[in-house]
Amino acid sequence: MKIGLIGHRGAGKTTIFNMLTGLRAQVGGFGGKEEVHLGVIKVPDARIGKLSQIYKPKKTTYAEIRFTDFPPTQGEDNLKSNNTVVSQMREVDAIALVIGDFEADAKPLKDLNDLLTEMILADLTVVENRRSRLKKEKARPLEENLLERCSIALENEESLRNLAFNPDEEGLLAGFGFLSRKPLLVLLNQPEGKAGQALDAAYLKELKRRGLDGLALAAKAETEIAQLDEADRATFLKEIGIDEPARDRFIRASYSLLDLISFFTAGDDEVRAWTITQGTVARKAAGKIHSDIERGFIRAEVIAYEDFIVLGSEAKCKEAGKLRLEGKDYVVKDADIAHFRFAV
Ligand SMILES: Nc1nc2c(ncn2[C@@H]2O[C@H](COP(=O)(O)OP(=O)(O)O)[C@@H](O)[C@H]2O)c(=O)[nH]1
Ligand SMILES: [Mg+2]
Repeated sequence: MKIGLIGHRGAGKTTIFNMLTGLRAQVGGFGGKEEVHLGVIKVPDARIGKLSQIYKPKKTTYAEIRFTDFPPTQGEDNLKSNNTVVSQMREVDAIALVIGDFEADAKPLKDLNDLLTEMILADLTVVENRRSRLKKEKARPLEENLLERCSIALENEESLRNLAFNPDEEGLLAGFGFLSRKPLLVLLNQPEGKAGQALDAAYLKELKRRGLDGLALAAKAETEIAQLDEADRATFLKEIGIDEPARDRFIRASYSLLDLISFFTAGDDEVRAWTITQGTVARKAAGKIHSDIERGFIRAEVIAYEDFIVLGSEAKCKEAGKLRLEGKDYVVKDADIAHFRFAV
């Protein structure tokens, strides 16, 4: 999964990037040209740890999230649709929109509206370019009607994520990577004094009104703590009133926002977590591992994680009737331990 950090200059994007990844990319220092920062994290999952203890595999593999910390785009920091940074933004699966709320004169609601509008305008440019090209080509009524609908919404300053599309339309839209259609999580970056506090009710209400989810964090304080030795971390977090590090809250919120779940594969060679969307059927899930397994899918042998932990081994699960044989259309559940049988 790829998540992009987007926001105004000085909002705390790079600070948050460092907090999430444990890297030390340069914060502040806005003199020169800022770079795109890339980082990968393993998604902490205690269940993988437990499976590893039992299977003692050669290799343990956690799910991953890839972060891109985008610089504000050139000029007055506006998103320009032909900008190379914006085209990279179009490739992420979800956007974390960073809003600075730690200075006395912060205007978090204005910043939010400005950023949403910029994304809408960037999308509108793409829609209009495509529409004028289509006028010169042979008629494609489905796409033309679809883009007209998008254009009207965007002209009304409405994000495309608020529109409903049928599967054919989804297919047509997929290639555009519209920013205003990407799942979006607002990260409100608060001062240390507000560390551990939930998102302000009034702000949350404004987000909900726009159909968005948000998370409050105190990035600077949390980044400093995240860079301490593990032993000291919990003490400091407690001192400033934080129960759970923002990194963990962020990961949980992202999974929920994107409707993601994990299934596991487990054996002597490897215990591994795989990320899929809720509602993915067994055959598609198998394709995450290898396209051959999807193509030659025969069946899935599935044990629920909870059953496995209670009974302690695959053999015991089989005895107790807890190993299920499932077909290609079985909807995989969170924490299913799956073996796929296939032939190519
Ligand atoms: N006081 C305070 N300063 C912050 C906070 N977050 C970021 N900063 C500072 O604001 C400046 C810009 O942060 P940076 O992460 O580089 O912003 P970016 O432009 O969005 O990447 C840096 O000097 C940070 O130390 C915060 O929560 N509180
Ligand atoms: Mg930065």
